[in-house]
Amino acid sequence: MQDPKKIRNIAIIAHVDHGKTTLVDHLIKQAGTFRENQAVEERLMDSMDLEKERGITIAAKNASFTYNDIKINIVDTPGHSDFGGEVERVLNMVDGAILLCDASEGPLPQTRFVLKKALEQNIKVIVVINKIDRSDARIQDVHNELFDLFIDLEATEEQCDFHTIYAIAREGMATLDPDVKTDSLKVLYDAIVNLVPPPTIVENAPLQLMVSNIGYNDYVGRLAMGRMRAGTVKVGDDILCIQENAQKKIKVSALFQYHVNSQIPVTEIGAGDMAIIAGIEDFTIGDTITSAVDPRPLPRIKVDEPTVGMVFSVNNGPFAGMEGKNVTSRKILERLERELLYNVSIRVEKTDATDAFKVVGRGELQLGVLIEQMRREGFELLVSKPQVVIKNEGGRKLEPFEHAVIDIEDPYVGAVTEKLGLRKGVMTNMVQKGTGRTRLEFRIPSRGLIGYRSEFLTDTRGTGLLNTNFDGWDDYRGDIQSRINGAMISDRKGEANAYSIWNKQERGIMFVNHGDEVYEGMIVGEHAKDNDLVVNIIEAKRMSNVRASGSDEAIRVIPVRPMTLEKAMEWIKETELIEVTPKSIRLRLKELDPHKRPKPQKDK
Ligand SMILES: Nc1nc2c(ncn2[C@@H]2O[C@H](COP(=O)(O)OP(=O)(O)OP(=O)(O)O)[C@@H](O)[C@H]2O)c(=O)[nH]1
Ligand SMILES: [Mg+2]
Repeated sequence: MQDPKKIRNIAIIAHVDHGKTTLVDHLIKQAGTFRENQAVEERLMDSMDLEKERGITIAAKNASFTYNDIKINIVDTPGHSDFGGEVERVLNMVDGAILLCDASEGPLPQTRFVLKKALEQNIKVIVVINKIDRSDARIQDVHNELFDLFIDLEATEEQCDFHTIYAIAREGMATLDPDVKTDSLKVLYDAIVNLVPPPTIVENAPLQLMVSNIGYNDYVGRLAMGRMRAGTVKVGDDILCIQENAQKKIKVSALFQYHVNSQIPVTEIGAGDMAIIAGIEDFTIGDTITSAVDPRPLPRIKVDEPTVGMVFSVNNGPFAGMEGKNVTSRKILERLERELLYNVSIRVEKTDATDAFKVVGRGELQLGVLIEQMRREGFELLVSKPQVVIKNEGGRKLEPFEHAVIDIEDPYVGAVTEKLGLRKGVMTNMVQKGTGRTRLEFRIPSRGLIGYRSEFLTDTRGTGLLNTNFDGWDDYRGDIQSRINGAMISDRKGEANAYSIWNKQERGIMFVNHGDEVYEGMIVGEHAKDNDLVVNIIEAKRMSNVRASGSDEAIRVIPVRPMTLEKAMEWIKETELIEVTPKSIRLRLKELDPHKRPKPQKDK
């Protein structure tokens, strides 16, 4: 068993993309955990398929390595605000946190969120200013901005006196003086070992652990992970799992600990260390695992409430069941219930319909990731436009707000400010950086940001940065106009034809290609005007006896705008749905039957 004085439990926290996973790679490598020459993949901890593809961390993950006789358990966390729930629950496992900050971008909304959570838990924070190799690095300014952030978050005097390290995570280099390069992360290891206290444990007390993460192993089933607050646990022990409204006695069937990022079986784990326990099948995050003879429940963790919901329902379109294998409402509900076991920041609510469920989460990215995972597992479903949660409190109608930090080139300030104003955003700060870029801060209803990101990128020619973070609930701000354009709707079932697509393309932007299967009520494009337009998209070129001049044979179809899940989620209106299958993303009207929907204009 590990001597608790020789353990350090830390998390690595930051805004998205500031370099957390890259730094963890090098911390693990330089600790000598791998054999010389052993090929180690980049961003080792981003092990999920979707994480590799998108280059972002979605789920918090543990790793462990030894430095100078000290065992360091580290948790890599996601930086995107939609996955903030992961950070909140991880922080109760650790005694210290590395707060990473990009040397050019400086502290951003999620830096504030994670630092606030760390200060609340009163854990030791070590500041690492990363990417000091960037040509636009503003090292001293960023240091000052971080200091201001600590003050602003009402950190204690001791907390404000933070230790700062400068790093190039990508090169595995850390230094105390940004002007002096080193060839290792030594100063960072030393800071972890010397500044982060060993885990506080209750001596001679019975077993106590809070489930902070959940895993799965093909041989032993579901795994409960967490930090041992007190006591020891051995394979074969009878223990108690205290849940929200029940408690269950179980036998520990296997125990594991992290070695680098893999789990190795052990027979016993002591206080202060990270434990992975098998044998309990039915549990969720926040449950306490404790002694069966002398049980000591821990207070449940609270995470910020989810703010954005989408309705997931059974695919009832004409192509239902053609591309996916999991299509029934029972399968969908089972899958959502499984998600709840892992995901503390998601909620599932029943709706009036038996085949539709409302899934509420932290944001569009989080919900999008869940939908994408389901499609890869063979699901077919319909999803609605993301909508914010509205609360009623003491007679007041409340909606969620975001703190948005925007970094754009000076000429776009006018356009962006105007758009956000229409979306009920209020500017709270504006700093002209003198580098040709301006930083704007807004407080804006979350509702106003739904569907805004792609517009923002277009308005800033792809050079703008937009970061947002939940900023509490406030009075409902009234109507916000959503998409202005109408949709082009297919009037029949069949195969889209190049001739028809070509024929319609001057009326708007087409979403379907030649050969795509379409059906009545399916959306095939965006109308340039504000009304919906019913079109025949399958008609082939009419043959005539007279051969026309050569020019009309070469039909020139402008490239269509293919609908990805993300684009579709931004684009749709309340009266429309996204049809998600393992192979396709289609847009459709809720009401496919033309006799049952308000009469739109017929294409002539
Ligand atoms: N220039 C420079 N780039 C770096 C440095 N460290 C990391 N990067 C790059 O920054 C990008 C993001 O790195 P990640 O390690 O995935 O960032 P992260 O904080 O884990 O991101 P999330 O988990 O999604 O929040 C990658 O392209 C890295 O190669 C550095 O020191 N200098
Ligand atoms: Mg990461």
